[in-house]
Amino acid sequence: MNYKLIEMQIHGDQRGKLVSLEGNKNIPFEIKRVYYIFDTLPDQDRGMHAHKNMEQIVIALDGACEFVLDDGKTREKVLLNRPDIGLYIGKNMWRVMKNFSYGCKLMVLASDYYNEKEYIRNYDEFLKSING
Ligand code: T46
Repeated sequence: MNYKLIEMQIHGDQRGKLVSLEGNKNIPFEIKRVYYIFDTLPDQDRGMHAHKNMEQIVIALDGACEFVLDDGKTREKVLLNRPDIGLYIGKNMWRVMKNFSYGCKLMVLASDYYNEKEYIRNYDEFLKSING
């Protein structure tokens, strides 16, 4: 499975907490794009696609959601609910995001610019692409 959880260092004191994200340091690629997702709803799933080459790190800045990750052979569920944990998702991983808490805010760092042609949004096509 081409994913992992990365624990970020927290710089905390009596004023609060701070986490720093640096490309090719604690983020394992050069960051070319940042986007964020908010105003989600518990009964509205997102994702349902894979990326041919894109790598991403997803951080739940506030609230929680589940990622169901699938490499075509195995399916695993990951709960994201800490702002100091990054979910790294490599290429060729089908993802479904579900069970969003109200007010969940996700920040995503991506290794490349947005390109719709780089998405696989059909599960059968995904299986075909990974099986050669
Ligand atoms: C992913 C998960 C975690 C843009 O115009 N630019 C962008 O950078 C992005 C990410 C999306 N869009 C447009 C494309 C769609 O018209 O925004 C709309 C919603 O995108 P999408 O349906 O792909 O959103 P999610 O939440 O299903 O998936 C997103 C990312 O697209 C995807 O790469 O891994 O978040």
